[in-house]
Amino acid sequence: MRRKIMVVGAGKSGKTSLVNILNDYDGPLRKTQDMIFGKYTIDVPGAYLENPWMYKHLISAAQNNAGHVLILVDQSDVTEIYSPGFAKVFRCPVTGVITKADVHPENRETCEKQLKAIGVDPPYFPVSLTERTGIDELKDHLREFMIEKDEDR
Ligand SMILES: Nc1nc2c(ncn2[C@@H]2O[C@H](COP(=O)(O)OP(=O)(O)OP(=O)(O)O)[C@@H](O)[C@H]2O)c(=O)[nH]1
Ligand SMILES: [Mg+2]
Repeated sequence: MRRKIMVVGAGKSGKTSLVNILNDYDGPLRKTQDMIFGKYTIDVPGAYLENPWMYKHLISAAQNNAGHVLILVDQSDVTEIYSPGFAKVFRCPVTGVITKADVHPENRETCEKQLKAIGVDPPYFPVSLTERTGIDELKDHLREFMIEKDEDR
């Protein structure tokens, strides 16, 4: 199977909305309970971050299937959920995404500090799906994982 873009983040941080955009898919948003393999993506439920005993599953899924990991921080809710250095568990490249970049602009700096603390290097990608900003930049950054192949059809 092709390597996919794994998306991790807290519950309600906008993971499913983001994977839907990356997959050009327009589907319903329900709380995501299981890891969902999309065309280009793996949508990881927030529970994998919230329960340390589930980390090993997250890490092995990343090792087996991910070519890139997006670590999300939610600008509308800057509750700390990651442990320091969390990003270093991944062997593939990791990119920081600031979701809901339209909400609470005063939280931007806090989001950037959080990404730094968990071991993600800049540049960070602020994305607003309501204002449709930052999407093209992120898609361009991930373009090597978003190439249509025969196996997708
Ligand atoms: N204002 C704003 N709201 C957003 C944005 N992206 C997602 N949302 C909203 O945030 C809520 C949660 O989005 P989801 O994509 O379901 O988040 P999730 O992380 O997949 O949630 P769980 O699967 O329940 O953990 C929804 O009401 C979305 O419409 C954004 O860029 N701006
Ligand atoms: Mg979801």
